[in-house]
Amino acid sequence: MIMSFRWYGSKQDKISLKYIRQIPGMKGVITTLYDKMPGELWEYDEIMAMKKEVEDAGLIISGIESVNIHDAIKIGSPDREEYIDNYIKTLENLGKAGIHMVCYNFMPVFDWTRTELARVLPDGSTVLAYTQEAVDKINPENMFESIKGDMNDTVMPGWEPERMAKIKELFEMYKEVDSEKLFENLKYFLERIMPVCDEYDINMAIHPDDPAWSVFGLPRIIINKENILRMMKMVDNVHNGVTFCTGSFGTNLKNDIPDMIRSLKGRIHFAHVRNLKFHSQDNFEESAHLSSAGDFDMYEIMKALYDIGFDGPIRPDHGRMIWDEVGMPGYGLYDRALGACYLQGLWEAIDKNEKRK
Ligand code: CS2
Ligand code: MN
Repeated sequence: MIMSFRWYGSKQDKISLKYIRQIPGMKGVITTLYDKMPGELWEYDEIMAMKKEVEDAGLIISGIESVNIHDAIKIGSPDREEYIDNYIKTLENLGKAGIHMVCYNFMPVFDWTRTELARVLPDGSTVLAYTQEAVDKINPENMFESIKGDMNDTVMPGWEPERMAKIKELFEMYKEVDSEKLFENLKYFLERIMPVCDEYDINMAIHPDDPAWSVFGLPRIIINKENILRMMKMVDNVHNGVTFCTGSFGTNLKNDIPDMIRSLKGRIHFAHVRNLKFHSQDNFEESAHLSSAGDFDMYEIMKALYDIGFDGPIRPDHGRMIWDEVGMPGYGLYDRALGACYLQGLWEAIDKNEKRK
């Protein structure tokens, strides 16, 4: 596995590449061109400039999170062709730049959804949290307003103010799109991009929907074993793969995470590993990474990844805000660094144990 850290670029991220490199075992960053709107073409020179900056700091770009998908592609409107053409060209430019893993998601309107960005835990740390009760009470148009105050003046991925300003329009555009239609549009998109992925060996890695059920009546499809396997079969190409995000699939307690990992052998191209703590099945928070801090068995998760021969980039996912750090919720330095060390500790123990057998 390639231990990696999500980095928002020197314009946006307060955390420097130097700090990231100082985390023990850290090899790469997962990043993106943050000023690109979904559907916009990424030029080769822009990609190379970003790559140079990272490599000059002694790290590699281990993958892109994300090249976002334009709504026209998810909706399946006629103008999708031009956006898919741009996507193909972007993948070609990434491939030429030697970048081989691209994360994306296929969630309508909202990316991930949390109802609190700074729930205070007994130890004084703050975490992102979700309750269905809060979602049920809120008008989706006010969702952004309701959490904005806790964003610490950062722009959180998927919650860009320009997009949120058009929220009513977006809901209108998705009116006719149900789960089957969304599957169909995803298949169409994948079939169009697979040739360029084959040519440049680019692993596409879809991020699951978070939470793993429908919110605000919008369809969500990447939510469980059945659906993700359906997607793998629907376009049966190794370049059609998954970002296995434990904290997203894991929002639904019916999902058996280690079993899902094993069933996706060969198709997991990127891993997001984090733990959740549940107060009830639809009230949970993003705890520290340790098994004992939440409800997941992190050893079993890492063991499953190990057993399927996972060798792609992995990153600690959201961390708590600790030690008075102020920054983007979920994306502080300290707790994610602790998470990275913990995950590497588990991996080392599993590896040594297996090799001694
Ligand atoms: C991430 C998602 O920050 C997060 O919660 O897990 O934003 C994820 O990066 C995107 O959905 C992937 O496209
Ligand atoms: Mn994730």
